[in-house]
Amino acid sequence: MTIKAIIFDVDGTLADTEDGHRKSFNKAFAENGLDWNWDVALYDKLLKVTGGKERIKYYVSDFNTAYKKPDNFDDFVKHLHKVKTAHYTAMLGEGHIPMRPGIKQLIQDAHKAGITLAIATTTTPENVTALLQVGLGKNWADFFAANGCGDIVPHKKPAPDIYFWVLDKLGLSAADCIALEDSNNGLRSSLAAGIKTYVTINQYTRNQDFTGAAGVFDDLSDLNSFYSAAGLSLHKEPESS
Ligand code: XBP
Ligand code: MG
Repeated sequence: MTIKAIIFDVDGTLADTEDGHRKSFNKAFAENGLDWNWDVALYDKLLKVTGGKERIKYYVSDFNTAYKKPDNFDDFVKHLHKVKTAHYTAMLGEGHIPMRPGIKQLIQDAHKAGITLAIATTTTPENVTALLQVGLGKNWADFFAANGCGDIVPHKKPAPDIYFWVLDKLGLSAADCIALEDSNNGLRSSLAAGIKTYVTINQYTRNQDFTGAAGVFDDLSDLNSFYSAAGLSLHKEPESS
C-alpha cells in the first residue's frame, strides 16, 4: 500500500491537551457560579464522552444528578462551552501546551514528501487554530488539505462520521490513508471508517483498549521506528558530527 494521506486526531495526539481542557472547563464553571470541579480522576471518566458540550451534559446526567437544570439548559451549556473555549485558546496562545515529540517533524517530513495531511477531531476549529498557530507557525493551515472539526458532523467519535467527512473532502478512499489517534474513542472512529490506525498513548489513555490498532507507541520521539512500522519512506539519516 502506498500511503497517500495521514489523518491526525488533535487532542492527546498532536499535543497533550486534555488537562488544559479540564482546567478551562473548571474556570468556566467557577465564573458561572457553579461549584463543579472536575479533578483528574473524574475527568478520566468523563472522557468516555467526546465533545465538550456533550461532556458537560454527561456530567450532569451521570455524575451530578442533584443539580437542578435551568429551563434553558441547552443554551446554558453552549454558554459554558464558549467561556471554556475562550480560556482554553488563551492558554494555548500563551504557549502553555507544546506539540508532542516528533509531531512537528512528521508533519514537515510528510508534507515535503508530498503526502496529503488532514485533521479529524471532535474539538472546535478555534481550538485547532490556537494550538497549531503556536505549534506549527502562522501558516499552519498550508500543511492540511482538510480540517474536520467539532460540530461539522452530527455524530462525534467514536462514530466514524468525521473520518468519512475528511475522506470525502480529500477524495481518497480509506485504503489510501493512515490515521493517528490517542484514545479508544478515536481508534473506534477511524477503524469504523476502515482506516489503518496507529496510536500514541498518553496519561489519560494508556490503559485503554487499542485492539485493532496497527501499532501502539508511547510517543513519536523515535520517528524512524514509526516510519518503518507504518511503511512510510521518510527515514532520517543520523546527523554526522
Ligand atoms: C478530544 C475530545 C474533545 C476535547 C474537548 O478530541 O474529546 O472533546 O476534550 O474539546 P480529539 P471541545 O478528537 O481531538 O481527540 O471542548 O472543544 O469539544
Ligand atoms: Mg484524541
